[in-house]
Amino acid sequence: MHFDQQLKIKQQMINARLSELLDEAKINNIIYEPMKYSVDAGGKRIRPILTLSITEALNGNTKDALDFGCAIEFIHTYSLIHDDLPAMDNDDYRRGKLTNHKVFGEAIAILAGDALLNFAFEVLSQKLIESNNLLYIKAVNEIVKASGARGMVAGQAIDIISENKKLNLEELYNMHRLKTGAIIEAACVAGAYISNREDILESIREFSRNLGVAFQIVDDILDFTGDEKKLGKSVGKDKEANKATYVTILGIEEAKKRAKEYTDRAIEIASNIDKSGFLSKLTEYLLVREN
Ligand code: GRG
Repeated sequence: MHFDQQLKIKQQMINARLSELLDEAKINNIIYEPMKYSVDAGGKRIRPILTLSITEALNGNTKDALDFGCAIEFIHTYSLIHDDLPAMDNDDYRRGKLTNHKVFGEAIAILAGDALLNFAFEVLSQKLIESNNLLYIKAVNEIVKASGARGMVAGQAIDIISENKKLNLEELYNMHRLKTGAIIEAACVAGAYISNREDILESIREFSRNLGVAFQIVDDILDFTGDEKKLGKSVGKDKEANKATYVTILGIEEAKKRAKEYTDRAIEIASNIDKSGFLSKLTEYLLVREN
């Protein structure tokens, strides 16, 4: 099967399970609607695809991987809702649709984000109850750390206080490693834990770190050169906010070169993890993506 088709099938599977999990919980409509609005707004579903495809490659339980991946996508969606708020990036569009606070108001958007974060841990703790497996507990621990004060929240705080400051390449790398890298790493590592493959944890981490940096460099390039229609959000925001990015520090050509280098390294590792080739093609797709 062609990669595009494989990707679409995975995205459809994830979308169906995200809806199922939200619907089964029978959440009060007042908060269900804004939660569902942002979850349904689309997105590439990269993080759950990583958990799922790594688990598939390692012959783990893909049904459990799907739920772990969906929980990570709920966390990711919460972070986007909060990131778009006037107090943070103040964005009107996300994934081609009005941002959550533009539709439901700021207070409800904050609560929808909070609710999605908590719902993710409801889904994850349910998996722990069902499995009674120490490795699943380790996977949840990794996800908690990656989304909180030792991961994404810390990265976001550094990003906010760094506006108008001249970060050097190392500082930028360290900020993104927390802000976007940690959760990508957790999505990959969860796949290894679910598959009972602690023995290859280090190579999974190395793969995800290289992929995470390439992903962020491409994100910065797209903010510089991307098409608003294809991206589904406004471009040039980094420049407007006077933010240091891989493009402002390295220049566009060098940024492209580095994205390719990190991608090549990630593919080298991916080809040893996943013999089907899907993980390598996914890594390549993230380099050439237009959104
Ligand atoms: C509010 C705690 C808190 C954190 C926000 C992730 C994040 C931190 C902000 C998002 C802003 C941003 C543009 C980050 C750069 C990389 C990134 C996470 C892009 C969006 O992820 P994609 O490309 O989005 O996977 P889709 O829409 O495909 O899910």
